Amino acid sequence: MRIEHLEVRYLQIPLVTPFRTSFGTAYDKDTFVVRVVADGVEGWAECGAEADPLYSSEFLRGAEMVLREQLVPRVLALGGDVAAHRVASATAPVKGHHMAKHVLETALLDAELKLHDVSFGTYLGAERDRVPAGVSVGIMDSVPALLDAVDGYLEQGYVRIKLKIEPGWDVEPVRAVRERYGDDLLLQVDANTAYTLADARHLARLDPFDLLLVEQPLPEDDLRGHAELARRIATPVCLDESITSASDAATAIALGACSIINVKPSRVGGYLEARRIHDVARANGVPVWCGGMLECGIGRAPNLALAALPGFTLPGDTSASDRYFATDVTPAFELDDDGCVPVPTGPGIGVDVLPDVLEEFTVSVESLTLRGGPRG
Ligand code: OSB
Ligand code: MG
Repeated sequence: MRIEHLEVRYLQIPLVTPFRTSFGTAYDKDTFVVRVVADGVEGWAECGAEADPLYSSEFLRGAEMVLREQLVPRVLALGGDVAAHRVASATAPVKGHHMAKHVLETALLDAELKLHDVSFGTYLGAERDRVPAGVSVGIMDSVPALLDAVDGYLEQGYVRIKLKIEPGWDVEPVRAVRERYGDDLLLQVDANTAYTLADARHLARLDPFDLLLVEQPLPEDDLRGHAELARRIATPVCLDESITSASDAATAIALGACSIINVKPSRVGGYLEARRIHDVARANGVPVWCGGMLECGIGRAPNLALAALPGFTLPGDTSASDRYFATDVTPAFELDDDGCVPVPTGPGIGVDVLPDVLEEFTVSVESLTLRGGPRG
């Protein structure tokens, strides 16, 4: 493909409800989307980074800078014919910056798949046409407020509840939810690195509640701590932040640092690496599920395709659009009667961007194409 144009478009989309985690509270979805035009076809992708480097070391302005100064020039230097699967090797000399790499590879992949009339699902190897939807529930001011929120989500049909936890908001909300909804509710928790191994005995107090998993209890670089914690608690340990590549996944599994993995394409540098993690985990009998970064429809669509791969045996954080936004920049994804969200079937990411809504939420648009046009 010949790249004709590349741009980043910053969006700010109001969230229907604030989302509080152990690292902060979001009131809006701040992101940028990349639009590429290649061989006359548009490709779109959403950056997984947040405005501030609190979930991971990446952040939006940093990702934009790395794209502009490092990644895009390396991809353009490939010459006139750029294939999406070559983006990772062309940008490999640049350490880290997975979210910046992810958004570039995904936009190009979208354009390429559209040119070939192939969907993300077909390309990645999806085996289902819809995926069960869980929901990630933020930290609340009180247990009654939490129960109200969970009531609403269960009424809508979500099949799995994930509670965000932190020290001071863990055993009590978990007990309240378990007592109210019973043992059949699929329930898990996510700490976003808020504990240390010294909290092992406290975290073991979650054991009686038969959780599906505890996600990322310890700092991302503490694989050894997670392996030790996994020996000390009965709840299965799942890693999110710690897993940035298939190599990390293989290491974590070998160390016994996790028995489940949350796969987020943006965190690992793209869908091709995400699929490799799926493959490594599956070969080791480790279940995976698809996480999220509160994506708008542009990022949600390809996540749903990934979540339809056979190793994704646990419900993901791939909720319906209205869990996040009153209005999305694509047609909304909706829950069906079984609590599933459909996998898009159209070419590429399989959803069209709604130009008027996109405009309404646009903060700025900046070209990534070098002055004088792309090289090659
Ligand atoms: O740790 O999974 C996480 C949102 C932003 C940053 C990190 C995380 C999350 C979520 C929400 O849990 C997942 C979603 O619904 O997109
Ligand atoms: Mg997480």
